[in-house]
Amino acid sequence: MTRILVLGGTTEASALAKALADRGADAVFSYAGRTRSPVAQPLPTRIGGFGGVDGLVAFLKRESITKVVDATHPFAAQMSSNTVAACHKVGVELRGFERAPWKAGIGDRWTDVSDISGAVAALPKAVSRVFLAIGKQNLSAFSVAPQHRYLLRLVDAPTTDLPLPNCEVVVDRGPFTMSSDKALLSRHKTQIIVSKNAGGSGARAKLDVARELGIEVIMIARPKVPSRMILGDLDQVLHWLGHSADLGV
Ligand code: 3Y8
Ligand code: NAP
Repeated sequence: MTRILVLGGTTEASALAKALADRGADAVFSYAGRTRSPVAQPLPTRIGGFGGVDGLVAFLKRESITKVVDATHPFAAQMSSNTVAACHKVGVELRGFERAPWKAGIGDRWTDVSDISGAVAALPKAVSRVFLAIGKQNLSAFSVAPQHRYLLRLVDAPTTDLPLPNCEVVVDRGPFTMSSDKALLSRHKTQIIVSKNAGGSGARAKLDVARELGIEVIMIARPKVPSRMILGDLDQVLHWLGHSADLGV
C-alpha cells in the first residue's frame, strides 16, 4: 500500500497534488507555513515544520509514509537536506521533483553569482533601480547597499519595518505573466533584477522581460543539497509512484 508525502510550495508540487487527488492516491501534502494563506491543495494538507530530522522521522513512522516526493523549491536546501537524512533513517523511498535551472540565452545580460552575498557584491556603487525578486527572507543582506531604489515583491504585506530605506513594495504571489511583469518593470524603470535560479515557469516572466528591455540580471545559483534521485517531469513522478491502477488500492 503506497502512502505518499508531498513536500510542496512550488508549481510542480501543486500539479502533482492535483494528479494524485484525481487518481484517488493516499497522499498528504506539506507546507512550511511561510505564507499567511497558502493556496489550498486537493489533498489532506499539514502546515508547519516537522521539527528537524527527528521530527520528520517521527512523522514518516506515525503516518506510515512509504514514498516521499520532495517537490520543494530548489532554494529550500534545509528541507531537502533533512528529507534525505530522515528517509535514509526510516528506509523510506525518496525522489526529488525539481525543474532544471534557467540558462542565459541570446540577448540576456546575466551576471552569475554563487549566493546572496555575491549578489550584493555584484551591485554597482552608483544609485540604481533594483528589482529584488527574491522574496522576503534574504532582504537584510542588501542593507549594506541602502543607496539603491529597490522594488520588492512579497507574497504577504510586510508587518515589520523593512531593512531598506528606499524601497517600493508590491504584494503579489506568482505564477507571474509577461504582461504584468513588463508593466511592473517599466513603471519602476528597473535597471537591475536580482533573481534566484529557481527554474520552472512560475517566476520566469521577469527574465523574458529583462531580455526584451535590455535589463541586467544578477542570477543567484542554487545552494548545494545532499544528492538524491531527481525526476524532472510529472509523468516520471507518477510512474515512480505506481501507475494509476496501483494508486489508492
Ligand atoms: C509558502 C505557497 C503554486 C506555487 C507557486 C514556483 C512558483 C509562484 C515564484 C518573483 C519571485 C520567491 C518566493 C516565488 C515563486 C511560485 C510558487 C513561487 C518567488 C508560494 C507559497 C509559499 C511560498 C514561500 C515563498 C518564500 C519566498 C519564495 C516568493 C502559497 C507563494 C521570491 C522565490 O514571505 C515569505 O517568507 C516568502 C518566502 C520562501 C522566498 C523568500 O526567501 O522570501 N516563496 N511561495 C510555502 C510553504 O509555506 O511551504 O503561499 O500558496 C509558492 C510559490 N512561490 O502552488 O503555484 O514554483 O517557484 N516564491 C524565488 O524564486 O526567488 C517569487 O517575485 O519574481
Ligand atoms: P528551508 O529553508 O529549506 O527549510 C527551513 C525549515 O522550514 C525546514 O527545516 C522545515 O522545518 C521547514 N519546511 C520547509 N519546507 C517545508 C515543507 N514543505 N513542509 C514542512 N516544513 C517545511 O525552506 P524555505 O526555503 O524557507 O522554503 C519554505 C517553503 O517555501 C517550502 O515549501 C518551499 O518549497 C517554498 N518556497 C521556497 C522558496 C525559496 O526561495 N526558498 C521559493 C518558493 C517556494 P523543520 O526543520 O521544523 O522540519
